[in-house]
Amino acid sequence: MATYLITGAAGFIGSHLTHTLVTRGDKVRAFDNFSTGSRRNLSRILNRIEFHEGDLRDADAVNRACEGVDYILHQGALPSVPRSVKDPRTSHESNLNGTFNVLEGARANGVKRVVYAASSSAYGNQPGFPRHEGMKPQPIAPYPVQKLAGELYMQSYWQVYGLETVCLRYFNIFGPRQVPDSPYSGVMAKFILQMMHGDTPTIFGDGEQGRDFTYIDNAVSANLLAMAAPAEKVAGRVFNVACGERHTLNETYRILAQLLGFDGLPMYTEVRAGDVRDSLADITAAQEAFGYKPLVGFEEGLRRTVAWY
Ligand code: UD2
Repeated sequence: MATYLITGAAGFIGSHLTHTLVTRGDKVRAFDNFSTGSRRNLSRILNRIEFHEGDLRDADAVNRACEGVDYILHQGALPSVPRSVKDPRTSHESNLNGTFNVLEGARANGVKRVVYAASSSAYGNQPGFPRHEGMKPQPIAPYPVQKLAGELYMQSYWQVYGLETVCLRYFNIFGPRQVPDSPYSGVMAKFILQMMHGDTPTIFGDGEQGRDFTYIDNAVSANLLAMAAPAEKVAGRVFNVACGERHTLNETYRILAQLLGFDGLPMYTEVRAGDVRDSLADITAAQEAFGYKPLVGFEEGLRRTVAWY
């Protein structure tokens, strides 16, 4: 039976992947330092996984976690564009050095494939929508620079060492278990919690910025498909993972408010430093290479997320 290492397994996306693989009957080793993830996210399956508590910045700990592993889903990172603006060094060390440690661990232990959580923020603010993988990346904030440099490392390890690597550029993934109460929380989880508490959400800018918000189940499915696809279709490549729809923040706010019976108005303030104005993906490459298609749409995703919190 194949053994999977999931980094960031106690986090939002990592915990969904861990649950899915365990339920499917796979052997999972989970790696996390609980810096943004939580043991609670794995509580129902803790006795069915092998847990390695460790930090991605610790090369020895990462190397030990890679021993005997066939496949790696590298989800561990310090997410958030504003966090990287505030403290670029810490996010650099976790996101880029951490990714390098994972690749070195994979290489030393003969891992077959690494699927990497990359970010749509790599496209930056250049003209041209929808974003497709052939576009030249134009990262703005430190976070997209780190995530993009991780992609380049992934591609290098495929070309130089023949380690099969696949980069999935996630477009604003949301859903149950996304941390709602950190200053660096994704907007969806943050708004839901604020509305539930009767607090006033803040919108940075005019709220007309657009995002290709993507429900978690779609990201999980993309990972499983990318992991199983023939190497000649995916190795060394980058793929958008999204729904292929753009929704503004104002629209998202209205739908959430309606679902939660919240009648407060948002407070508008200045645009966040490093923010991307608009985001919309072309998902053809993932469709063609490994049969990816979004399983859960935007509004259904919102309903499921609200119901969970
Ligand atoms: C970026 C990436 C995303 C993922 C994520 C990881 C883009 C387009 N997307 O998400 O794919 O890698 O980073 O962290 O770069 N906002 C408010 N009020 C709030 C919080 C946020 O108005 O209280 C706005 C924010 O200014 C932005 C939008 O909501 O315009 C989405 O922000 P986010 O932090 O949820 O995600 P984003 O787009 O930085």
